[in-house]
Amino acid sequence: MLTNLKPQPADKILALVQMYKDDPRETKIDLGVGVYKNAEGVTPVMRAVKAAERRILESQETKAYTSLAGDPAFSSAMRKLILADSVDAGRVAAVATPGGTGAVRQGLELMQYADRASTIWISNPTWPNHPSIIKYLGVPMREYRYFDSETRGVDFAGMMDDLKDVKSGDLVLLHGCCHNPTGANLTAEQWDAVVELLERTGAVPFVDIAYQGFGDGLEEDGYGTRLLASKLPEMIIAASCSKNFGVYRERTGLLMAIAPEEKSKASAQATLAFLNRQNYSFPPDHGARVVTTILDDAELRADWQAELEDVRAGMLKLRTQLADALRQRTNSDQFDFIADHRGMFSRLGATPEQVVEMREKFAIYMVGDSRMNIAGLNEATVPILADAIAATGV
Ligand code: PLP
Ligand code: TYF
Repeated sequence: MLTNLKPQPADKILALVQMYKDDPRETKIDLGVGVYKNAEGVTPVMRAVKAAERRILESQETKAYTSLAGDPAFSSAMRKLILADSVDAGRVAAVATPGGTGAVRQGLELMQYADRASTIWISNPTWPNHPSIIKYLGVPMREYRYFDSETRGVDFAGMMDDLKDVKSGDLVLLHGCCHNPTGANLTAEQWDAVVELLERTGAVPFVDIAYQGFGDGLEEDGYGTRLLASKLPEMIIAASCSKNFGVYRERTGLLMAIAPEEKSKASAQATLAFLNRQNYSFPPDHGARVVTTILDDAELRADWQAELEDVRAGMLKLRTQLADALRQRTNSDQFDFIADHRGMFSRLGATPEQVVEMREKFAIYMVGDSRMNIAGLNEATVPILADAIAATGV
């Protein structure tokens, strides 16, 4: 049996992590995998997470199973964080999942279970795990244009032109904020137009929100997701706590399905619990419990928000510094888009050859499509990167 197996193509982002580790050069700069790092290059455990873990350690009296959907308190706290009061809670089915990836997977399985024929539309480009999981499940998939490689902003005309062809019941995968891998995001007016298109066509939004609080702020980053939830009868939301709570390895995520009314919500809830049971029974609890402890406690929540805000402000500052440094070196404003992008990532717009050149000559590691993790920089490395970009002729 096992002799039938063929080697699988490696995840390019994860392969880059290993290449970076294997590089002996002391000056190397890691702008690869999407993990937040502070100025010292450390991915810290957030203060509120440590405090919540201490509390849980002291007070937890059992490790017995939770429920197939996870702890309802987690779903409720996360629903409020993401959706605020944009939709009646009675319409929202939810299950805890192993990370945002687990939520994406369960959302796709829910879609397949409801209607095998419907197509999911993904942005070109998107996070590589989207098409990978979609193809693995055999869900029909189409792409819509998203990135304008000239301006390095959103190709909104192209996006709307491609989405003209969506059919009623198709799903449209949208990044809630901080688009991965480009860093280019929809404006409020563009979100309004997307809502109008979905309303008109009867297509269903599938929002992947993995960076709430990393872009313009916790509330601001929820704008598009909340708008869709407030206007449309149905919606799928896959949320990750990995980044904004820094609990990557705990595998903490939530899948929400918004139904038109309470009866179909009950069926969606039962189906989501069923799907969890088919795949892994009970979802992981520790990260979810930490997140719930923080969100439900005024003091921990305030401290978490303050630290998250520092993280966000730090990345914005690095963006401005890099854009300024490139303006000086190139005597042009062609890299100003780096300051306009939001979240951890910016797609630089370098060719694959230039990406390799920057890695080989300057020990700068970015993903092959020239996605840079801005959090991999600090004040000292910004000028080094700017020199390398200018020298490579990007
Ligand atoms: N969706 C997007 C767009 C992401 O960038 C990520 C990456 O971390 C995830 C989902 C899911 O992350 P995780 O499964 O680690 O929670
Ligand atoms: O895009 C990223 O870098 C993050 C982390 O298979 C990640 O989303 C990368 C690859 C992967 C899972 C997570």
